[in-house]
Amino acid sequence: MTTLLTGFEPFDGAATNSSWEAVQRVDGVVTGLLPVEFGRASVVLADLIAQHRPDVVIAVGLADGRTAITPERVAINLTDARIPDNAGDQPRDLPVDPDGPAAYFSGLPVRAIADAISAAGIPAQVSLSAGAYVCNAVMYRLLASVGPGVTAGFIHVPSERDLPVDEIARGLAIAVAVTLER
Ligand code: PCA
Repeated sequence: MTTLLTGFEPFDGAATNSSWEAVQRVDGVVTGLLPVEFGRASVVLADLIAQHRPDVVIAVGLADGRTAITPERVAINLTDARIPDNAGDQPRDLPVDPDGPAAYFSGLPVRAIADAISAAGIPAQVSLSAGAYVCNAVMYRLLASVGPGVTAGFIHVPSERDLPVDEIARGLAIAVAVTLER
C-alpha cells in the first residue's frame, strides 16, 4: 500500500508551514509539497498521484488559530479568498467547479481518526468546514478526481506555535495507520 501525504508551502507572509514540516517527519509515506495557488495546487497534486499511484491520499494544510488536528468531513464547491494566494489570485464568491456538485464528503474515516489521535493524547476533532480558500479547493478537486480503490481526504493542522511539529507528525502517522486499517 502506498500513502501520499502532501503539505503546503508557507503563505500569508509566514516563514514556514507546519503542514509541510510535519508530513516530512512521517515514516513510510510518500510526500509532496503543494503551492498555495488556486491555479496550480490541484495540478501539482494530480501529477503526484499520477507519478506515485497511491492507495491513500491525505492532503494536509495549516489552519492558523486551530489548536487541534482536524480531519475535514466535507469540501464545498465555493471559493472565497480572504487574502490573495501566493500568485496574487483572490477569487471571491466563485464555485471551485461551476459544473460540480455542491460538496464532497471525505473518504477518510474522520471520526475514527480524531478518536485515535485524541486517545494518544494529542488534541483532535472532526471539522465541518475546510474553509473557502486553497485547502478547500484542493480537497474538493481531489475528491472529485480520485478513482475507485483510492481513499482520499484532507486534514487541517495547527501552527507550530500551538502544537509542536513532532506532535502534529505523530497525529498524522496515526491518521495514516487508522486509514490503512479500514
Ligand atoms: N492552509 C490554507 C492554504 C494552505 C494552507 O496550508 C488553507 O487552509 O486554505
